[in-house]
Amino acid sequence: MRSVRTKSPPLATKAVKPALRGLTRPQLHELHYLMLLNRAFDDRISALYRQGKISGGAFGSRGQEACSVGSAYALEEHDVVGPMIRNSGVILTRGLPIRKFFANYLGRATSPTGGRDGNTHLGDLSLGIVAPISHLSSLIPVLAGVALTFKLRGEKRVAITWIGDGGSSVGDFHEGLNLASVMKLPFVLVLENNQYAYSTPTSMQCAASKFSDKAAGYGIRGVTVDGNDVLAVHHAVKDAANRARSGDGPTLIEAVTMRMKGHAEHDDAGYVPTALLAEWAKRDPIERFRRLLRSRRLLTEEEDRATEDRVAREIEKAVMEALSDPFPDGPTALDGVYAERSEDRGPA
Ligand SMILES: Cc1ncc(C[n+]2csc(CCOP(=O)(O)OP(=O)(O)O)c2C)c(N)n1
Ligand SMILES: [Mg+2]
Repeated sequence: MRSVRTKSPPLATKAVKPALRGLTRPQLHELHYLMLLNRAFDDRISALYRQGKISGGAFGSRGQEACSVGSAYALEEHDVVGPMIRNSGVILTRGLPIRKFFANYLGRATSPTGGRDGNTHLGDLSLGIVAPISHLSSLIPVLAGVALTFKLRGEKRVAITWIGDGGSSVGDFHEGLNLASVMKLPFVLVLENNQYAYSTPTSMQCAASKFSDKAAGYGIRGVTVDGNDVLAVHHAVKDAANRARSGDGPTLIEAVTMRMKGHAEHDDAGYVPTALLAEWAKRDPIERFRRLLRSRRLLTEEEDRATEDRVAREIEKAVMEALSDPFPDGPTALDGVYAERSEDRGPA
């Protein structure tokens, strides 16, 4: 497996002491970089969509970067992730080249789907990424199945996926989580409660006071964390993954956050009260983390500016390269779409 973007300093470097909640200064800087990258990537996707360059939908995760980056950064390289539409930060943290991610949205032959998607439904098993499934919550049984494999093989690996508040009302949520619970699988489910499922507010979605209360119905741990606090998310997922690895079964983590844009680029989210958005804007995960690091003297103004510049450079380079990548050839359109018949495959 290729290396994920999360590069913990080697254990031998005793000089690098944890600076904040078990993370070293370089790791904290990497979290900051990854959240900025997540936002810049989404913003560029939005711009490309408005320029008519993306034929599929364009989903963003503005305001939810801490959920994706904090959780993916807590994993080991050999763990397996199943991201959903708000998790471009997970895909970037796992280390998919930015150019390939743009190429996927742009329908280019160089992308993981070979130009068949035009969206975010890409996987790359060499990075431990299972492709998103559009049907809400269907990734839960799939990733529970991955966790079952790990358990049967006696491997200390974890499978994790993400679900929205709305997706938690769908049948596969129950079936997948129930299976993972009764079999005590090494599975983590992060439920991003971003206050809306398309135009449906959470008050019309769930009668329990917290989404994490659903865990009790499966006899597993349920925790609620501040989804706009990247360190809180990181800590919760690290803890859940450690427990899963040591045989304690799944955890349901509710990350409370806010979807700061519409469901996708076509939705102006006119149904969301502006006062609510203004309230959540004050809790922006990137600004909060930046303020925290600056107040603890863990990030200088120069380092901050250099990170912003690095992200801008990387995004620009990646998008320009992806735009120059070729579209797939027509005759290859069905390649990989259907399973090959065994007689077409030749001798094994
Ligand atoms: C089973 C199913 N029903 C409906 C849809 C259409 N749909 C896609 S996203 C979405 C809203 C999802 O809301 P939530 O789960 O809260 O996630 P969020 O978009 O807020 O991240 C809906 C209804 C779908 N993809 N799958
Ligand atoms: Mg939602």
